[in-house]
Amino acid sequence: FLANRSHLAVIAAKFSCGAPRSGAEKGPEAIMKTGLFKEIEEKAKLTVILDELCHPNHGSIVLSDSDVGNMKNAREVSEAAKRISNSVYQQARIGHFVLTLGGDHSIGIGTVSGTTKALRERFPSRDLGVIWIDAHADINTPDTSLSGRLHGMPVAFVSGIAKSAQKGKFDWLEKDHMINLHKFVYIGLRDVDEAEWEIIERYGIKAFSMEDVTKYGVNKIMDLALDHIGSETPIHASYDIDSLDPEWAPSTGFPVCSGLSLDEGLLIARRLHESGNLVALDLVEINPEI
Ligand code: EXY
Ligand code: MN
Ligand code: MN
Ligand code: MN
Repeated sequence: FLANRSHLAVIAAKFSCGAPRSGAEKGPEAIMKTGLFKEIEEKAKLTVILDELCHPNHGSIVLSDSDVGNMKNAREVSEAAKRISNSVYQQARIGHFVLTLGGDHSIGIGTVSGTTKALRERFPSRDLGVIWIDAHADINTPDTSLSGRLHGMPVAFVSGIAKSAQKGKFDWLEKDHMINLHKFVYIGLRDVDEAEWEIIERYGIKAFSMEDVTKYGVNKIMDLALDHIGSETPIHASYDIDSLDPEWAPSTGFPVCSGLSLDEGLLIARRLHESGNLVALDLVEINPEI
């Protein structure tokens, strides 16, 4: 699915208006400062294309952005997600691997919709597979969310579950941006709202909780996840750093205990790579201020 394997598109989504506190907008810079991409260019002989989204506003409440129904900072999130969606789309449609660094997880509205649109165009008969690695399900709708924070809702937006409630603000999301939930899998869940479990059950979404990971082992869980999605299916992985145990990843807004070990987290990454089908990856909710 990667027509152009010599290029890596890195989108630095410096954005935190989908979360209740600021700091996640500094995640991309913290990762880039490690020199990782220079190393990738040199060792893997990849050309790194950097696209930086420097959103003017950060943080919990943007005063100029009034609530839309139960959605906080809806205008800011919609604008940023639209811009990210288009960037991801432009890169994915020419067969580049797209890595998006967050940022809070509301940017997933942009990344997943962008990949979906590009893949639909290139492979009309295939659905995109999505693996959502997270302590949380991020599938609240504006109606079920208790916080009104959009980083807890991206899956509802890109699957069309939130369609009626998002009217007015996220109208740029079209049919071509929407994923098929039959090819969607969760890994690492352990802090899920009651209304979210109801949605997961109602739509028959495949979900592997931390309990499942402990019971079967992460390798087996990856077998099951990849089987569920099916071979010959391009995969977008959305990796929330809070899927890892706070022992390994404390710098995040919503740490939850009993998470993945670093080895388990790395094994998931390796298995995604070995599938040969990974076309896009998000790494989100890194907050260097915590
Ligand atoms: N389920 C809660 C909500 O919708 O507000 C918490 C979401 C937390 C999202 C974290 C960072 O991934
Ligand atoms: Mn998340
Ligand atoms: Mn979440
Ligand atoms: Mn999370």
